[in-house]
Parts: sequence; C-alpha cells; structure tokens
Amino acid sequence: GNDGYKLWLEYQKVSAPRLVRQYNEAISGIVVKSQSATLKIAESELRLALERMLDKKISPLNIAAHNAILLGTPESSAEIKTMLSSGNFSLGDEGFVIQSRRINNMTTTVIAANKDIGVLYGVFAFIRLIQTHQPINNLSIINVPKIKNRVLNHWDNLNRSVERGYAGISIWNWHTLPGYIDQRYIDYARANASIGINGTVLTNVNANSQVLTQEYLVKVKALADAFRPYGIKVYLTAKFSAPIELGGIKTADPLNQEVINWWKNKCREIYSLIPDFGGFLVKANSEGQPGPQGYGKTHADGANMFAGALEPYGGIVMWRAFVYDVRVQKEGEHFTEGSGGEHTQTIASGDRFKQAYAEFKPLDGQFKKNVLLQVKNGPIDFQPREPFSPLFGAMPQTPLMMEFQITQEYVGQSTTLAYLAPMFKECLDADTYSKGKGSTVARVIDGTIDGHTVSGIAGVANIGNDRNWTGHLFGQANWYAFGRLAWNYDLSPETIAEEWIRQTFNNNDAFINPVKRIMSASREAVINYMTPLGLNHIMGTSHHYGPAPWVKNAGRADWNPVYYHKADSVGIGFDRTKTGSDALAQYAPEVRQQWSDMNTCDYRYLLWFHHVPWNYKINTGSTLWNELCYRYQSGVDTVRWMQQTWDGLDNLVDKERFQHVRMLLGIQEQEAVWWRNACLLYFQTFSKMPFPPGFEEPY
Ligand code: GCW
Repeated sequence: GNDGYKLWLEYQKVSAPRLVRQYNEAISGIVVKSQSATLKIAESELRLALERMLDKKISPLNIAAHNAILLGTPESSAEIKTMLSSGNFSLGDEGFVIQSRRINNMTTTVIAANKDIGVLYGVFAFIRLIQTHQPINNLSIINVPKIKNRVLNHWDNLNRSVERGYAGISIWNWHTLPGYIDQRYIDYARANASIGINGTVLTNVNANSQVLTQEYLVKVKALADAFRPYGIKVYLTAKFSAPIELGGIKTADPLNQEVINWWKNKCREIYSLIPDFGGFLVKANSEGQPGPQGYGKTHADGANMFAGALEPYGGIVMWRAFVYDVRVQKEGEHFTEGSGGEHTQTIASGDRFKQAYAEFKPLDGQFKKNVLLQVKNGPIDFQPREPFSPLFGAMPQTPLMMEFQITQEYVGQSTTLAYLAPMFKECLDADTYSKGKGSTVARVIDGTIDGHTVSGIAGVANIGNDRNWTGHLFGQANWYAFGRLAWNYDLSPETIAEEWIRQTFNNNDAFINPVKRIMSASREAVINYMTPLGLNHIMGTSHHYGPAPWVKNAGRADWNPVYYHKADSVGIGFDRTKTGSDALAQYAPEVRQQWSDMNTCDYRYLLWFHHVPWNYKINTGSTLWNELCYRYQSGVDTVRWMQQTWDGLDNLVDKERFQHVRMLLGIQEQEAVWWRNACLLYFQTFSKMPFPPGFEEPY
C-alpha cells in the first residue's frame, strides 16, 4: 500500500524505455570528494533516488569517469574550483549550479555550489528533473533563492497538542528526546531540504517558557543536531514573561537591566548548546500574550531587547505584527490587551483591519538590524481570500517577513482539498505601489525594494504525526508549494502543482492533467462556498470550522462574524472607504483607488471594502444578492465536479490513496452544501429576496 508517508520523495521507477535509456547513458556513478555530513547526505540521497528510479546499482566513483555526476564545492573539488572561478555565478551561500561539461575530456554532470548545503539543494533539483521525466543532458541551471530565511512555524505545544493542527499530534516527541531521534525527524529534514526550507520554529507562538529551560534545551539541541546537515536552523518562540516565570524576576520590562541580563544569559546558554541557533519568534501583546506594552513600552523596545541578546551570535528576532483590538481607533494609540467581552460597546467604530498598521508603522526605523517584522499576508487572519496587508510597502526601513498559513485553519482544515499556491502567489504578486508600479509584496519581502540584506518568509506548518504527515494527502502539496515559492516566488502555481503530482503520484498525463485541474480550481471553490465576494471571518467561533455567520456573542466583539459581514436590511459588507472606517487610507493611492469605488472594485474584494445594497447591480452584471447565490452554488458545483473527476482516476492511482481522497471529497461536498445553505438562509433573513430562478434551493 501507499500511505503517502514518503511525500514527494517517492522516487518511483522510471519505466518509459526511451527515458530509461537516456538516464542510464547519462549516469555512470557519483563522484564526491568530501566527508562532510552534508555532502555525504547529498551523495546518499542521490544514490537512493537513482537506484530506485533507474533500478540499478549506482557506484561511488573515485575518479572522474565518463558520465559521472560530480558533486561538490570549490573546497572539495579542484575541478569545481576551476569551474566556479571561471564564471560569474553569484551563487551566494545557498545557490547551486547544475552543468553538463566536459572534464578531462569526459562528459560530466556537475552539481556545484559555494557551500555544501547548496550542493544538497542542487542534488534535490537534479533528482526532481528525473522524477518529473525531464532531459538531463546539456544542463545549464543556475538557481539561487530569492529570500534568505525560509522557515516553518510549528504551532506545537510541549504536550504535543498542535494549535490549529489537523494532522494528529506534534511530531516532536519531547518525552523521548534527546535520546531518541525518530526517523520522522530525518525524513522531515530531507523533505524540507528538498524544497529549500532552511529554518524551523519548533514551538507555538502562544509560547510556553518551559522550552527555554535547560531540560528542554538539550532536547532542542538534539533536533538541531539532526537538522543541521540538512541546512535547517532551529528557532524557538520566546514567551515575553519568561524572566518572571523562569528567572524569578518581578518584571519582564524590556528596558529593565535585570530582564535584559536574563535574556542575555539565556542566549549564551542556548548558543553554547546550539551554536547556529536561528533566534526567536515572538508573539507579544496579541490575543492575551504578554508583551512590552504591559510595561508602557513599545513593540520596538521589546524586539530590540531580544535583538540585543541575540546579536553577538548572529541570531534574528522575528517579531509578529499580528495584533488587534477593536478599541484602537486612532493611529499610534496603544492599549494593553484585555480578554473578556468588555469591547462590545465599541463595535461600530473600531476596525481590526487597521490595527497592525496603526501600531507598527510609527515604529519604522526604530528596530535593530537583526529584527524582522513578521506580517500575516492579510490584515485580518488567514481568510480564504484577503487583500494584502497594508503594512507591506509601508515600512521601508524595516525588513518585513511574510507569514502564510499552510495549515488550513479557515480553509476547511484537513477534510478539505484546497491547493493554496494560488493564494500565496496572489499575495506575493500584489502590487503595493510603495516605490511605484511593480513594487510587489514579493519584492518588499525579498528586500530588493528597500535594500534590505536580511529577508524572510514563514509558513505555519500543517505537519503532524499522521501517517501521511498532513491529514489530507493534498495538504502535502501546500507544504511543498510553500517551500517552492519561498525559494522562487516566480514559479507558477500550475508548475508547482504539476511537479508535485509527478513526484507524489506518477508521470501519467491522463492522471496529471485532471489532478492539476482539480488543484487549480480548489481554492476558488472553497472561497465560493465559504466566503464569496470578499466576505470573511464568518466561520464557527474559535474552532473556525464550518459556517456561523449569525454569531454575535463570541466573547470579543472582534471575534464575532456579524462584526465582519455587517449584514442588515440594506445590504452586506464592511465599509472601509472614507464613509466608513477608511482603512483604505492605509494603502498607497493607486491601491486605494482600485478598491475604493463600489462600481469598479474587483468583485473578489467587494465586501472587504463596501457595504453593498442587496439589490445593487454589481460589476459582474448581477444584483449582489443573485451573485451571492450563484457564487455559493458554484462552489458546491465545483466540489461535485472535483469528486467526479477524481472518481474517474481510480485505475491510475493506488487504492489506498484513491479511497482516502475520495472519502474526503465526499465530506467536503457535504461541507460545501452546509456552507451554502447556512449562509444563504441566514443572509436571506436580511435580504428578504428570493433565490434566483433555477437555483438549487437550500433546505
Ligand atoms: O489565526 C489565529 C488563530 C490562533 C493563533 C493566532 C496567531 C497561535 O486562531 O490560534 O494563535 O491567529 O496567529 O497568533
């Protein structure tokens, strides 16, 4: 059986005779002249892959022979030294070159890089060529990542529960660490290295200071040691109040000398165990987490304290900009978080959309050099579709990191097939106009627009201890796509989907094409049956699964779905123009303009920015109410089409994976119907309009 455990590293046997001949001719063996841990891994991964795919023994070669694959760096190979010094490759520390060359008059495939890790990345890229049945002669590939820190964020708790995790419990078994290194850790590292992920934050942003104790740090060290040869650095979340909880200090004030010293000592301790520790990810003054504002200090004061402690060791601080509180109405105004329902009074005037910008923009220029501000893609919270966060482009003096969510908290979790590359891409491609046309979010975060040398992108991981890692098999594609886009945001979602299908399943066009169509349609389908036309945050309170647009007492006003859709007898949607919260003012004029007029605003963002009358004829040609009905129905229809399409593939994929996806699509169809019925019947109590003719009536 095939349970999906091997992810996209299946390395299936190539059977097409033409390809078998071609690959066999081009590959006689592997030459590698180094015993470094990373190069050894590169060699053994390549051998494993080739032996499986070509079904033959691959011998290590000592001297360059005909059709050898030569792996290495200038340090490990004289030939590579000559090659790299003769051209202008600009590979940096992680880039690689794959080149077919003649060396000593023999045809050779060279996989070279400045550093060992680049060679490993090159090896995985070479393996991918064969996995996807590409030619491997006359290669001339130069590939360098566009973003420096490409990290997963695990929201994993020390008790192995995973916040917003839908794939079992945490893969980190704190109980058996440090003595036991599960094969899963190694396979995790291999999978990440294969797509260029070079960092992992092991613990939940809702942090537990316990992980900073000696007892846990030796466990963290064991993981760091296991991941190091794969180029993966380990990071931890730092709970702001740790000096109080662990240090017995009375305060966590970031300007207090005792507190500063406590963190300095903590960093010294960490780095003595883990010399290449990546740094801290911090959630502060957000959803009840402690932070500098509790001491009348700013986010910059807080971030800089950590930055100072990490600086001597080259560590970084990833400081999250995910803050909100409906009480904030004026820019720059700060509050310490409460937790209860006391904000209910201010529903009408506040706009959560505006808070992150309001709090952080004034701090631009105040952060130390090793601080990155980690901003969620959208202004609210990982909705099926959000406009890009107005912070992108608004803080030129601060390196902004992207935070995507791979795990599908608001996108149907692990019963839903939703391929998220189009969502990531949509945000990365969005134009902020911060330095004129072409100032895309991608170019803000890669540092090119504002000249930053440090850059980062994070994905909240969907990985758990389920047999197939991600709960839904197609969740693997989102992990894969995140890594591929983090490395190169110019790749298209279709290209990535096709790569993933070929590597995960097979190279049969009769399978690839329909699956690609399913994946490409999936996210838009989910938007349609959950939150069409720019609706958002109408999921069930706290679990965020399934529809609950009617909820108005979720504990905090800004958790209430009614706060987000604002349906009333007139219409639906959140007016964020000048007549409303004017959140649009946080964008560059060009962006503001594209969304500020109800008549020209892209229908996909319409209700994000406008309160639109039910019978208003929107620019799709229908009334708002009818369009809403059509969208919900078309979401359901697409899921049914996905089911039928998948059903037609039963003889092209193993039974186990076929059934797995088939059953989940069955659940997804029921969910789509549930969403459509719940939302339309509820919204109809405001619109009081009939369903359009021919419409499948919700019941
Ligand atoms: O998406 C929301 C989640 C919380 C999460 C928070 C955050 C880790 O509902 O579970 O907490 O965002 O990103 O901090």
